[in-house]
Amino acid sequence: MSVFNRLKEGLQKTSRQITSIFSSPSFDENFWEELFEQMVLTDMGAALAQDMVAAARKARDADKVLEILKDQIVSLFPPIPSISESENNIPKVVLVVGVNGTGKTTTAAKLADKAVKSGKKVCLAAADTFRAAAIEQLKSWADRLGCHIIAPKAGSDPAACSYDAVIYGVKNGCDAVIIDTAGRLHTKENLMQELRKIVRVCGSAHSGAPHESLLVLDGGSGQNALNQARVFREMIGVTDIAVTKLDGTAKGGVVLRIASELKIPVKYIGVGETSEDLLDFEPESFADAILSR
Ligand SMILES: Nc1nc2c(ncn2[C@@H]2O[C@H](COP(=O)(O)OP(=O)(O)OP(=O)(O)O)[C@@H](O)[C@H]2O)c(=O)[nH]1
Ligand SMILES: [Mg+2]
Repeated sequence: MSVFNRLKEGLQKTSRQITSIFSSPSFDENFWEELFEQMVLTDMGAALAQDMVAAARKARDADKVLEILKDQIVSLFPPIPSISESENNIPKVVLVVGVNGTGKTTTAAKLADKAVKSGKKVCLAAADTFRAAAIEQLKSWADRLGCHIIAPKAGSDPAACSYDAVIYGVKNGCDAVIIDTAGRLHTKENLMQELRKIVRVCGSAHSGAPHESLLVLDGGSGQNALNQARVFREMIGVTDIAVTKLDGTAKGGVVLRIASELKIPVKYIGVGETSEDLLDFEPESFADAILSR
C-alpha cells in the first residue's frame, strides 16, 4: 500500500462519518447542524468547525459543499517558504522534541532514512540519555539505515551528546544531524532546561543550529497535542510539527486545529512504524483524505 493510502485508510472512519451525511442532503438547518457536529468530532475544535460550516452554507449541492470545505482546509496552510540550503546551514541540524511516546525516535529514524535514500550523509544523536533502552532503540535504527550515530552511555549529558554530533557532522561533511531527545524527565521544568541547554550547545557548535526544532505530536491526543505545542513553543521555540499515528485511531482534525490556532507549519505526517511511513504534509492530499467519499 502506498504511504498516502495508509493516511487515507487511517482517516477513513472520519471521512466516512462526515460524508455519510451527504447521501441525501437536505441543506436545511438540521443538515448544517449535523455537518458542524461531524466536523467537531474530527478534533478540529468548535471554532474552526463553525467557520468551515459558515463558509459552506451558501452551497446547494454536495459536491460544492465538499469543494468549499476542501478549499477551507487548504487555506489553513500557507505555503512554507523553502529555506535556501546555504553553506552556512550544512549540516542542517534538526532537533526532534515532544512528550513521551509521541513517536520522536521513530520520526528521527524516518527522517534519517529519507535523507540517506536521497544520497545524503546523516549523523543521528541519541540525546535521550535518560533511558538505556532509548539509546539502544536509536542505535538499532542507525544500524538498519546505515548511518553514523553518536550514542553515549545512559545517564550522560544529552547536551554533550548533541554537541559531539554537531561537531562530528561539521567535521565529516554530513548534510544532516538529527537529534533525538527525551520526552519525560523528573519534571517538565527539568525537560525544558535540558532542551534549552541542547539548543544552546548546538548553536555554539555550528552557526544557526538547530536549524529546525521539530515537535512530534501524537495525532490521537486531541486537545493535549495543542497544549503540548504551546508549551514547547514557549519554552524552546518550535519551527515545524510532525503529527504521527494518523494510520490508527486518530481522527485527523487535530492537524487542522494546529494550523488554525497555532500557525506552526505541519511538515510531516507519520502513518506507521516502519522507516518509510512518513509523508511530507500536503494540504490538498490531506483535505482529499479527510473528505474522501
Ligand atoms: N502506528 C504508528 N505507530 C507509530 C508511529 N510513530 C511511532 N509509532 C509507534 O509509537 C511508539 C512510540 O514511538 P517512539 O518513536 O519510541 O516514541 P518516542 O516519542 O521516542 O517515545 P519516548 O522516547 O518514550 O518518549 C512505537 O511503538 C512506535 O513504533 C506512526 O506514525 N504510526
Ligand atoms: Mg524516544
